[in-house]
Amino acid sequence: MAVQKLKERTLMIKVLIFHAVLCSSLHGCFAAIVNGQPLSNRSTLHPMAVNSFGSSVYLPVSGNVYPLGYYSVTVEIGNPPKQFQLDIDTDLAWVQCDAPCVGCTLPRYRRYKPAKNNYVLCREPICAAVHSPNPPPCKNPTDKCSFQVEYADHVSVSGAVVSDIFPHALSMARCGYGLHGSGTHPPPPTTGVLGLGRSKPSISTQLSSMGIAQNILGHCFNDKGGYLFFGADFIPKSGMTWTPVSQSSSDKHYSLGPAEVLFHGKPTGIKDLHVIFDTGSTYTYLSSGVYGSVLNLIRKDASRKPVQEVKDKALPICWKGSRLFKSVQDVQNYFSPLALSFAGNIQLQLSPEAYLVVTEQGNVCLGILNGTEVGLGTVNVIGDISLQSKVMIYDNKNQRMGWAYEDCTPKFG
Ligand SMILES: *[C@@H]1O[C@H](CO)[C@@H](O)[C@H](O)[C@H]1NC(C)=O
Ligand SMILES: CC(=O)N[C@H]1CO[C@H](CO)[C@@H](O)[C@@H]1O
Repeated sequence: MAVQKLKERTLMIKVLIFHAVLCSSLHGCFAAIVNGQPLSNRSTLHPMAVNSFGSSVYLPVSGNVYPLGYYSVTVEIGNPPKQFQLDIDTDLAWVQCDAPCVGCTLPRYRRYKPAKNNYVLCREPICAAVHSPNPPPCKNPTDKCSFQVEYADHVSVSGAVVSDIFPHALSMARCGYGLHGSGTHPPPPTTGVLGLGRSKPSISTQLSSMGIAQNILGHCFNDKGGYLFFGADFIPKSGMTWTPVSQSSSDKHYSLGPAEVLFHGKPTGIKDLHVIFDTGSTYTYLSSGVYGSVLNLIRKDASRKPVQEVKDKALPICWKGSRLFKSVQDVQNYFSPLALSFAGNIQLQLSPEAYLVVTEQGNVCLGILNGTEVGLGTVNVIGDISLQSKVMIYDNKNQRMGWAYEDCTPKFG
Protein backbone atom coordinates (compact mmCIF):
# COMPACT_ATOMS: atom_id res chain seq x y z
CA MET A 1 0.00 0.00 0.00
CA ALA A 2 2.69 2.45 1.03
CA VAL A 3 4.72 1.42 -1.97
CA GLN A 4 1.83 2.07 -4.34
CA LYS A 5 1.24 5.52 -2.86
CA LEU A 6 4.88 6.38 -3.12
CA LYS A 7 4.90 5.47 -6.79
CA GLU A 8 2.00 7.77 -7.58
CA ARG A 9 3.61 10.63 -5.75
CA THR A 10 6.96 10.04 -7.35
CA LEU A 11 5.45 10.35 -10.80
CA MET A 12 4.08 13.76 -9.92
CA ILE A 13 7.40 15.11 -8.79
CA LYS A 14 9.47 17.12 -11.19
CA VAL A 15 13.04 17.43 -10.05
CA LEU A 16 13.90 16.51 -6.55
CA ILE A 17 16.53 18.84 -5.29
CA PHE A 18 18.46 18.76 -2.07
CA HIS A 19 18.86 22.26 -0.86
CA ALA A 20 21.56 22.18 1.73
CA VAL A 21 21.52 24.76 4.46
CA LEU A 22 24.05 23.30 6.86
CA CYS A 23 27.32 21.66 6.07
CA SER A 24 30.37 20.55 8.02
CA SER A 25 33.40 20.74 5.76
CA LEU A 26 31.33 22.18 2.95
CA HIS A 27 29.79 25.26 4.47
CA GLY A 28 26.96 26.74 2.55
CA CYS A 29 23.99 26.04 0.43
CA PHE A 30 23.72 23.12 -1.92
CA ALA A 31 20.88 21.25 -3.57
CA ALA A 32 20.73 17.84 -5.19
CA ILE A 33 18.92 16.64 -8.26
CA VAL A 34 17.42 13.23 -8.16
CA ASN A 35 14.44 13.22 -10.42
CA GLY A 36 12.93 13.88 -13.84
CA GLN A 37 9.61 15.26 -15.07
CA PRO A 38 6.06 14.25 -14.26
CA LEU A 39 4.59 11.38 -16.27
CA SER A 40 1.87 13.62 -17.65
CA ASN A 41 4.58 15.75 -19.21
CA ARG A 42 6.44 12.86 -20.77
CA SER A 43 5.44 13.83 -24.28
CA THR A 44 6.85 17.31 -23.79
CA LEU A 45 10.02 16.07 -22.12
CA HIS A 46 10.92 13.66 -24.85
CA PRO A 47 11.37 15.99 -27.81
CA MET A 48 12.96 18.55 -25.51
CA ALA A 49 15.65 16.15 -24.41
CA VAL A 50 18.48 17.36 -26.61
CA ASN A 51 20.27 14.06 -26.80
CA SER A 52 17.49 11.53 -26.44
CA PHE A 53 17.71 8.56 -28.78
CA GLY A 54 14.93 6.00 -28.93
CA SER A 55 14.40 5.24 -25.26
CA SER A 56 17.79 6.34 -23.98
CA VAL A 57 19.24 9.62 -22.79
CA TYR A 58 22.82 10.39 -23.82
CA LEU A 59 25.02 13.05 -22.20
CA PRO A 60 28.49 14.13 -23.26
CA VAL A 61 30.93 14.25 -20.35
CA SER A 62 33.89 16.57 -19.88
CA GLY A 63 36.77 16.37 -17.45
CA ASN A 64 39.70 14.11 -16.62
CA VAL A 65 41.37 12.35 -13.69
CA TYR A 66 44.48 14.53 -13.80
CA PRO A 67 44.88 17.46 -13.48
CA LEU A 68 41.16 18.31 -13.07
CA GLY A 69 40.16 15.39 -10.86
CA TYR A 70 36.52 15.12 -11.89
CA TYR A 71 34.09 14.38 -14.69
CA SER A 72 30.99 16.50 -15.21
CA VAL A 73 27.89 17.03 -17.32
CA THR A 74 25.84 20.18 -17.89
CA VAL A 75 22.11 20.23 -17.16
CA GLU A 76 19.42 22.87 -17.19
CA ILE A 77 17.13 23.21 -14.19
CA GLY A 78 14.15 25.43 -13.41
CA ASN A 79 11.98 27.78 -15.37
CA PRO A 80 13.48 29.83 -16.96
CA PRO A 81 16.17 27.15 -17.24
CA LYS A 82 19.59 27.86 -15.76
CA GLN A 83 22.67 25.82 -16.62
CA PHE A 84 24.47 23.81 -13.96
CA GLN A 85 27.67 21.91 -14.36
CA LEU A 86 27.37 18.75 -12.27
CA ASP A 87 30.10 16.51 -10.97
CA ILE A 88 29.25 12.85 -11.66
CA ASP A 89 28.88 10.87 -8.46
CA THR A 90 27.41 7.56 -7.40
CA ASP A 91 25.77 9.11 -4.37
CA LEU A 92 23.06 11.77 -4.08
CA ALA A 93 23.41 14.84 -6.22
CA TRP A 94 23.25 18.50 -5.41
CA VAL A 95 23.76 22.01 -6.79
CA GLN A 96 24.80 25.15 -4.95
CA CYS A 97 21.87 27.35 -4.01
CA ASP A 98 21.24 31.02 -3.83
CA ALA A 99 20.90 31.43 -0.06
CA PRO A 100 23.17 32.68 2.74
CA CYS A 101 26.27 30.64 2.18
CA VAL A 102 29.77 30.33 3.56
CA GLY A 103 32.22 28.63 1.29
CA CYS A 104 30.03 28.51 -1.81
CA THR A 105 32.37 28.47 -4.78
CA LEU A 106 29.97 30.19 -7.17
CA PRO A 107 28.72 33.77 -7.48
CA ARG A 108 25.06 34.10 -6.44
CA TYR A 109 23.66 34.54 -9.94
CA ARG A 110 25.06 31.15 -10.94
CA ARG A 111 23.41 29.31 -8.06
CA TYR A 112 20.05 27.57 -7.98
CA LYS A 113 17.26 29.62 -6.41
CA PRO A 114 14.41 27.52 -5.03
CA ALA A 115 10.92 29.05 -4.75
CA LYS A 116 8.91 28.59 -1.53
CA ASN A 117 6.64 25.97 -3.10
CA ASN A 118 9.62 23.99 -4.37
CA TYR A 119 10.32 22.64 -0.88
CA VAL A 120 9.29 19.03 -0.21
CA LEU A 121 7.62 18.56 3.19
CA CYS A 122 8.13 15.80 5.74
CA ARG A 123 4.65 14.37 5.20
CA GLU A 124 5.30 13.69 1.51
CA PRO A 125 6.18 10.07 0.70
CA ILE A 126 9.19 11.12 -1.35
CA CYS A 127 10.75 12.35 1.89
CA ALA A 128 10.46 8.82 3.27
CA ALA A 129 11.94 7.44 0.05
CA VAL A 130 14.96 9.71 0.31
CA HIS A 131 15.67 8.45 3.82
CA SER A 132 14.73 4.80 3.24
CA PRO A 133 15.40 2.41 4.90
CA ASN A 134 15.55 4.81 7.88
CA PRO A 135 12.61 7.01 8.87
CA PRO A 136 12.92 10.69 7.92
CA PRO A 137 14.33 12.80 10.80
CA CYS A 138 11.17 14.90 11.14
CA LYS A 139 9.54 16.53 14.16
CA ASN A 140 6.45 17.83 12.31
CA PRO A 141 4.80 16.56 9.11
CA THR A 142 4.80 20.14 7.82
CA ASP A 143 8.54 20.67 8.35
CA LYS A 144 10.81 20.90 5.35
CA CYS A 145 12.20 17.47 4.46
CA SER A 146 15.87 17.51 5.40
CA PHE A 147 18.68 15.28 4.27
CA GLN A 148 22.31 14.62 4.96
CA VAL A 149 24.96 13.05 2.74
CA GLU A 150 28.07 11.77 4.48
CA TYR A 151 30.89 11.20 2.07
CA ALA A 152 33.43 8.58 2.97
CA ASP A 153 36.16 11.05 3.89
CA HIS A 154 34.01 12.96 6.40
CA VAL A 155 32.84 15.67 4.06
CA SER A 156 29.13 16.00 4.64
CA VAL A 157 26.38 18.04 3.07
CA SER A 158 23.00 18.51 4.71
CA GLY A 159 19.97 20.54 3.78
CA ALA A 160 16.41 20.42 2.52
CA VAL A 161 14.78 18.53 -0.34
CA VAL A 162 13.33 20.67 -3.13
CA SER A 163 11.51 19.79 -6.37
CA ASP A 164 11.75 21.66 -9.67
CA ILE A 165 11.64 21.25 -13.45
CA PHE A 166 14.50 19.52 -15.22
CA PRO A 167 13.58 20.44 -18.80
CA HIS A 168 16.41 19.33 -21.04
CA ALA A 169 18.88 16.53 -21.24
CA LEU A 170 21.99 18.57 -22.05
CA SER A 171 24.84 19.98 -23.92
CA MET A 172 28.58 19.85 -23.47
CA ALA A 173 30.15 21.08 -20.25
CA ARG A 174 32.98 23.49 -20.92
CA CYS A 175 33.77 25.31 -17.72
CA GLY A 176 36.89 24.57 -15.72
CA TYR A 177 37.06 25.89 -12.18
CA GLY A 178 40.45 24.79 -10.96
CA LEU A 179 41.72 21.81 -9.06
CA HIS A 180 40.29 19.37 -6.60
CA GLY A 181 41.77 19.31 -3.12
CA SER A 182 42.52 16.11 -1.21
CA GLY A 183 40.26 13.29 -0.14
CA THR A 184 37.86 11.21 -2.20
CA HIS A 185 35.15 13.88 -2.23
CA PRO A 186 36.70 17.32 -1.99
CA PRO A 187 34.33 20.22 -2.58
CA PRO A 188 33.96 20.10 -6.35
CA PRO A 189 34.56 23.28 -8.32
CA THR A 190 31.49 22.38 -10.37
CA THR A 191 28.08 23.87 -9.58
CA GLY A 192 26.94 20.58 -8.13
CA VAL A 193 26.87 16.82 -8.30
CA LEU A 194 24.83 14.41 -10.45
CA GLY A 195 23.95 11.27 -8.48
CA LEU A 196 23.93 7.95 -10.26
CA GLY A 197 23.31 5.69 -7.28
CA ARG A 198 21.01 2.74 -6.79
CA SER A 199 18.79 4.38 -4.20
CA LYS A 200 15.08 4.97 -4.91
CA PRO A 201 15.40 8.64 -5.79
CA SER A 202 18.30 8.18 -8.22
CA ILE A 203 17.96 9.72 -11.66
CA SER A 204 18.12 6.35 -13.35
CA THR A 205 15.32 4.94 -11.19
CA GLN A 206 13.16 7.97 -11.85
CA LEU A 207 13.68 8.00 -15.60
CA SER A 208 12.69 4.37 -15.63
CA SER A 209 9.61 4.80 -13.44
CA MET A 210 8.51 7.54 -15.82
CA GLY A 211 8.90 5.18 -18.74
CA ILE A 212 11.58 7.33 -20.38
CA ALA A 213 14.49 4.91 -20.23
CA GLN A 214 15.07 1.46 -18.79
CA ASN A 215 16.72 1.41 -15.37
CA ILE A 216 20.17 1.00 -16.83
CA LEU A 217 22.99 3.52 -16.84
CA GLY A 218 26.41 3.51 -18.31
CA HIS A 219 29.49 5.68 -18.55
CA CYS A 220 32.70 5.74 -20.48
CA PHE A 221 35.57 8.01 -19.37
CA ASN A 222 38.89 8.85 -20.98
CA ASP A 223 41.50 11.58 -20.56
CA LYS A 224 39.35 14.08 -22.52
CA GLY A 225 35.91 13.36 -21.06
CA GLY A 226 33.61 10.73 -22.53
CA TYR A 227 29.90 10.08 -22.26
CA LEU A 228 27.13 8.96 -19.95
CA PHE A 229 23.79 7.38 -20.77
CA PHE A 230 20.53 6.14 -19.30
CA GLY A 231 18.70 3.27 -21.03
CA ALA A 232 19.74 0.21 -23.01
CA ASP A 233 20.51 1.64 -26.46
CA PHE A 234 24.20 2.32 -25.90
CA ILE A 235 25.17 -1.02 -24.41
CA PRO A 236 27.88 -2.45 -26.70
CA LYS A 237 26.54 -5.28 -28.86
CA SER A 238 29.65 -7.37 -28.27
CA GLY A 239 32.56 -7.68 -25.88
CA MET A 240 30.50 -7.24 -22.71
CA THR A 241 31.41 -9.05 -19.50
CA TRP A 242 28.45 -9.30 -17.10
CA THR A 243 28.32 -10.15 -13.41
CA PRO A 244 25.51 -10.05 -10.83
CA VAL A 245 25.59 -7.19 -8.29
CA SER A 246 25.22 -7.56 -4.56
CA GLN A 247 21.54 -7.59 -3.61
CA SER A 248 22.10 -5.76 -0.33
CA SER A 249 19.57 -2.95 -0.42
CA SER A 250 21.40 -1.00 2.26
CA ASP A 251 24.32 -0.56 -0.11
CA LYS A 252 23.88 2.64 -2.05
CA HIS A 253 26.93 1.89 -4.13
CA TYR A 254 27.34 -0.68 -6.82
CA SER A 255 29.36 -3.47 -5.30
CA LEU A 256 30.79 -6.73 -6.53
CA GLY A 257 32.72 -9.14 -4.47
CA PRO A 258 34.70 -10.82 -3.21
CA ALA A 259 37.60 -10.13 -5.54
CA GLU A 260 41.21 -11.24 -5.90
CA VAL A 261 43.98 -9.01 -7.23
CA LEU A 262 45.86 -10.32 -10.26
CA PHE A 263 49.26 -8.89 -11.17
CA HIS A 264 50.49 -9.46 -14.70
CA GLY A 265 47.64 -11.96 -15.09
CA LYS A 266 48.77 -14.05 -12.11
CA PRO A 267 47.05 -14.59 -8.74
CA THR A 268 48.70 -12.67 -5.90
CA GLY A 269 47.03 -14.17 -2.84
CA ILE A 270 45.53 -10.72 -2.16
CA LYS A 271 41.90 -11.78 -2.03
CA ASP A 272 38.44 -11.48 -0.50
CA LEU A 273 38.35 -7.77 -1.27
CA HIS A 274 35.03 -6.02 -0.89
CA VAL A 275 34.97 -3.46 -3.69
CA ILE A 276 32.55 -0.71 -4.58
CA PHE A 277 32.42 1.41 -7.72
CA ASP A 278 32.31 5.15 -7.10
CA THR A 279 32.36 7.71 -9.90
CA GLY A 280 32.59 10.43 -7.23
CA SER A 281 36.09 9.30 -6.33
CA THR A 282 38.91 10.45 -8.59
CA TYR A 283 41.39 7.79 -7.52
CA THR A 284 41.16 4.17 -6.40
CA TYR A 285 41.42 3.52 -2.66
CA LEU A 286 42.46 0.22 -1.10
CA SER A 287 42.30 -0.57 2.60
CA SER A 288 45.66 -0.42 4.35
CA GLY A 289 46.72 -4.09 4.18
CA VAL A 290 45.65 -4.54 0.57
CA TYR A 291 47.16 -1.19 -0.35
CA GLY A 292 50.48 -2.17 1.25
CA SER A 293 50.59 -5.50 -0.60
CA VAL A 294 49.70 -3.98 -3.98
CA LEU A 295 52.20 -1.16 -3.44
CA ASN A 296 54.92 -3.74 -2.72
CA LEU A 297 54.18 -5.61 -5.93
CA ILE A 298 54.30 -2.45 -8.03
CA ARG A 299 57.44 -1.13 -6.29
CA LYS A 300 59.27 -4.42 -6.71
CA ASP A 301 58.33 -4.56 -10.36
CA ALA A 302 59.38 -0.92 -10.92
CA SER A 303 62.70 -1.44 -9.15
CA ARG A 304 63.70 -3.68 -12.05
CA LYS A 305 62.86 -0.99 -14.60
CA PRO A 306 64.63 2.26 -15.55
CA VAL A 307 62.56 4.38 -13.14
CA GLN A 308 63.41 5.82 -9.75
CA GLU A 309 61.10 6.70 -6.89
CA VAL A 310 60.82 10.46 -6.47
CA LYS A 311 58.76 13.06 -4.59
CA ASP A 312 56.02 14.85 -6.53
CA LYS A 313 53.41 17.07 -4.92
CA ALA A 314 50.64 15.53 -7.06
CA LEU A 315 50.43 12.17 -5.27
CA PRO A 316 52.24 10.20 -2.53
CA ILE A 317 54.07 7.56 -4.64
CA CYS A 318 55.84 8.64 -7.83
CA TRP A 319 58.66 7.62 -10.13
CA LYS A 320 60.81 9.51 -12.61
CA GLY A 321 62.39 8.16 -15.75
CA SER A 322 65.58 9.11 -17.54
CA ARG A 323 63.50 11.61 -19.51
CA LEU A 324 60.32 13.46 -18.57
CA PHE A 325 57.20 11.43 -19.24
CA LYS A 326 54.54 13.04 -21.42
CA SER A 327 51.73 10.50 -21.14
CA VAL A 328 50.94 7.18 -19.53
CA GLN A 329 51.72 5.52 -22.87
CA ASP A 330 55.39 6.37 -22.19
CA VAL A 331 55.44 4.10 -19.12
CA GLN A 332 53.43 1.14 -20.45
CA ASN A 333 56.54 -1.06 -20.50
CA TYR A 334 57.63 -0.17 -16.96
CA PHE A 335 54.44 -1.14 -15.16
CA SER A 336 52.44 -4.36 -15.29
CA PRO A 337 48.69 -4.68 -15.69
CA LEU A 338 46.59 -5.29 -12.60
CA ALA A 339 43.19 -6.96 -12.64
CA LEU A 340 40.41 -7.73 -10.21
CA SER A 341 39.08 -11.24 -10.49
CA PHE A 342 35.53 -11.83 -9.26
CA ALA A 343 33.61 -15.07 -8.74
CA GLY A 344 33.41 -17.14 -11.91
CA ASN A 345 36.75 -15.74 -13.12
CA ILE A 346 35.08 -12.48 -14.20
CA GLN A 347 37.95 -10.04 -14.61
CA LEU A 348 38.14 -6.26 -14.55
CA GLN A 349 41.41 -5.30 -16.25
CA LEU A 350 43.37 -2.38 -14.85
CA SER A 351 46.02 -1.56 -17.41
CA PRO A 352 48.74 0.92 -16.32
CA GLU A 353 46.63 3.90 -17.44
CA ALA A 354 43.87 2.69 -15.11
CA TYR A 355 46.09 3.17 -12.04
CA LEU A 356 48.85 5.63 -13.00
CA VAL A 357 48.92 9.32 -13.92
CA VAL A 358 51.68 11.35 -15.51
CA THR A 359 52.03 14.64 -13.67
CA GLU A 360 52.85 18.19 -14.76
CA GLN A 361 56.39 17.54 -13.48
CA GLY A 362 56.80 14.67 -15.96
CA ASN A 363 56.77 11.96 -13.31
CA VAL A 364 54.48 8.96 -13.17
CA CYS A 365 52.46 8.54 -9.97
CA LEU A 366 50.37 5.80 -8.45
CA GLY A 367 46.63 6.60 -8.59
CA ILE A 368 45.87 3.93 -6.01
CA LEU A 369 45.77 5.42 -2.52
CA ASN A 370 45.56 4.21 1.08
CA GLY A 371 41.83 4.21 1.92
CA THR A 372 42.46 3.70 5.63
CA GLU A 373 44.25 7.05 5.67
CA VAL A 374 41.06 8.83 4.54
CA GLY A 375 38.78 6.85 6.86
CA LEU A 376 37.35 4.33 4.41
CA GLY A 377 37.87 1.35 6.73
CA THR A 378 37.93 -2.03 4.99
CA VAL A 379 36.06 -0.90 1.87
CA ASN A 380 37.95 -0.72 -1.41
CA VAL A 381 36.79 2.02 -3.76
CA ILE A 382 37.24 1.74 -7.52
CA GLY A 383 37.39 5.37 -8.63
CA ASP A 384 37.39 7.21 -11.95
CA ILE A 385 41.04 6.46 -12.73
CA SER A 386 40.29 2.73 -12.92
CA LEU A 387 37.00 3.21 -14.74
CA GLN A 388 38.69 4.83 -17.75
CA SER A 389 38.74 3.24 -21.20
CA LYS A 390 35.78 1.01 -20.42
CA VAL A 391 32.10 1.40 -20.95
CA MET A 392 30.75 0.53 -17.50
CA ILE A 393 27.09 -0.52 -17.35
CA TYR A 394 24.94 -0.59 -14.21
CA ASP A 395 21.89 -2.65 -15.08
CA ASN A 396 19.47 -2.12 -12.20
CA LYS A 397 16.73 -3.82 -14.16
CA ASN A 398 18.54 -7.15 -14.13
CA GLN A 399 20.67 -6.56 -11.01
CA ARG A 400 23.93 -6.91 -12.87
CA MET A 401 26.96 -4.91 -13.85
CA GLY A 402 29.00 -5.20 -16.99
CA TRP A 403 31.86 -3.67 -18.92
CA ALA A 404 33.57 -3.65 -22.27
CA TYR A 405 36.89 -2.06 -23.20
CA GLU A 406 36.76 0.94 -25.55
CA ASP A 407 38.38 4.35 -26.01
CA CYS A 408 35.27 6.31 -24.91
CA THR A 409 35.29 8.83 -27.73
CA PRO A 410 31.92 10.62 -27.58
CA LYS A 411 29.48 9.17 -30.12
CA PHE A 412 27.78 12.51 -30.85
CA GLY A 413 28.70 16.20 -30.93
C1 LIG B 1 47.57 3.39 5.53
O1 LIG B 1 47.08 4.39 6.42
C2 LIG B 1 47.01 3.98 7.76
C3 LIG B 1 46.32 5.09 8.54
O2 LIG B 1 46.96 6.31 8.35
C4 LIG B 1 48.42 3.69 8.27
O3 LIG B 1 48.38 3.28 9.61
C5 LIG B 1 49.02 2.58 7.40
O4 LIG B 1 50.36 2.35 7.76
C6 LIG B 1 48.96 2.96 5.93
N1 LIG B 1 49.33 1.78 5.16
C7 LIG B 1 50.35 1.79 4.31
C8 LIG B 1 50.66 0.50 3.64
O5 LIG B 1 51.01 2.79 4.06
C1 LIG C 1 -0.49 17.72 -18.47
C2 LIG C 1 0.40 18.47 -17.55
O1 LIG C 1 0.49 18.16 -16.36
N1 LIG C 1 1.09 19.44 -18.06
C3 LIG C 1 1.99 20.26 -17.29
C4 LIG C 1 3.39 20.13 -17.86
O2 LIG C 1 4.28 21.03 -17.25
C5 LIG C 1 3.92 22.37 -17.38
C6 LIG C 1 5.05 23.22 -16.83
O3 LIG C 1 5.52 22.71 -15.63
C7 LIG C 1 2.58 22.60 -16.65
O4 LIG C 1 2.20 23.96 -16.73
C8 LIG C 1 1.53 21.72 -17.28
O5 LIG C 1 0.32 21.83 -16.58
